Amino acid sequence: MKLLGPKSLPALANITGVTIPEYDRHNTGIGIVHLGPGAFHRAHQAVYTENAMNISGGNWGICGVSMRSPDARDKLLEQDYLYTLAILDSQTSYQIIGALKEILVAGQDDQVILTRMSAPETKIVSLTVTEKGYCLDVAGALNLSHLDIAYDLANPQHPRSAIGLLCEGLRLRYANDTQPFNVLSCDNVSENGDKLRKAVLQYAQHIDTDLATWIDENVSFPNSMVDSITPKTEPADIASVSEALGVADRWPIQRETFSQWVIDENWQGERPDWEVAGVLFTDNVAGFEKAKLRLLNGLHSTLAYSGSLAGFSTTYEASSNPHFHQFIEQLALKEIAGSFTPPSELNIPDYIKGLLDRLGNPAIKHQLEQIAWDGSQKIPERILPTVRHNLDRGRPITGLCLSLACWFEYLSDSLLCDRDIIDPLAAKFEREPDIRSLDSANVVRGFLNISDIFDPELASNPAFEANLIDSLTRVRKWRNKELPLSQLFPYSVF
Ligand code: CS2
Repeated sequence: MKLLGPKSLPALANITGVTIPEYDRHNTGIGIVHLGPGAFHRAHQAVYTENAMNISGGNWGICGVSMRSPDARDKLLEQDYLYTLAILDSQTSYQIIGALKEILVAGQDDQVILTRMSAPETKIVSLTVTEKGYCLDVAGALNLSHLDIAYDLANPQHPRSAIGLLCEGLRLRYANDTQPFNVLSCDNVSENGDKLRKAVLQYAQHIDTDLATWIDENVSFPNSMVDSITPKTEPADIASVSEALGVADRWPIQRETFSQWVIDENWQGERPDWEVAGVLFTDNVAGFEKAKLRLLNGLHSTLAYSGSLAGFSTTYEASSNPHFHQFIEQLALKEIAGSFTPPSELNIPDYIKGLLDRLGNPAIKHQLEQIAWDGSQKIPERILPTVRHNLDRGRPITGLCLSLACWFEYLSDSLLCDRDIIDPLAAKFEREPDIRSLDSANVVRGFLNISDIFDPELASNPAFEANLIDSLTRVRKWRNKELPLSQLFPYSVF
């Protein structure tokens, strides 16, 4: 089978349900450097940019910078970086995306990366480097003892971290008197732009205080909220995309139909015509972001741990079980909704109903294991802010604590069974003997003592601790078959 490439596009355009780039891709220049061109970027921001160029044109080709692995470059290079987006619904549709024009690899192509970042044509540097790529401490400040940050501060012209790379790219523009680029965080981190700005400024202070002042005065870091469920591509998906298209695609991407991107309207400088592609620019990104992080991602992480303990593999399987379905719905309605002020555009009961429908899409095989990774980075964004809010206002936390107890049990069980834990704090979990304890109170204390996750105020809250112990005890009884599933979850009507 021939490989997907520019020459295969005309034939693909004739297949029903397949669309191809409508702009002159060959003559489209690069205007965006994106750090972390993983599946989510290729299914989300790259698609909005593609659709904006299909309608309004512009030199908004994307140069992806893989921060760690050369895989994406190696797989897509021979396809001229074209790839397929499969949109999974009752009928799958396919879009060939051309916005990604090259992929460079940090550590291999550093000079070219910095040339791209410092080029006047580059107007935006965007990022999806996941929560851990921000190298923040529990208070949201840059963690100066983080290995990558310490390395970059010692070798600022050969940075490894996204923060170091951003700062070096900006330094070159400062030195060359070139307008700065906008820095657009697209990660699932609350107030992502504000946190990134703080981290870059803090880092730049250690490099050159004048540079830090220039960044402070000239560079904008808009906040944004991103959403679209993007299960990772499995070998079977590669085969089915290639079969549908009649050409081989080495790394297609898949996602659900639903997609949302909300960006701070206070944007200075040029950008793709993203509005025509459906991006919402607003002064209330925070409201959308809280709804998304606390509801969708909060429920996702809850399902990841509780569902895995019950033996389910995907979000669809777990959320189709009546007990789990009812639990996440009640958790959303009774504990999470009401912990933030929603933007006027969102009707929260409808939003929750929409979420449950999205989770119930049988075409989406989203592995719980994928969501379970990096819990130490995700839980503080998704669950703990709701816990803090509810504790402060005497609102319920029982469902949230059950969710956390499932995470504790999942990790404790992984340690006891010698299963790998994919998490930057894995070594810390392994070193904490209490986590393997048979006594729920010890396990809870063991976790609460991890100050990278729990701040001292939360860790010493007696109501929180008691609720966690009670929840973990129930989870363990359920796993030992001493408690039926129908009695595990709070708010059960069964
Ligand atoms: C998921 C997210 O893997 C995870 O942790 O919760 O990637 C989720 O699918 C996206 O945030 C949806 O927009």
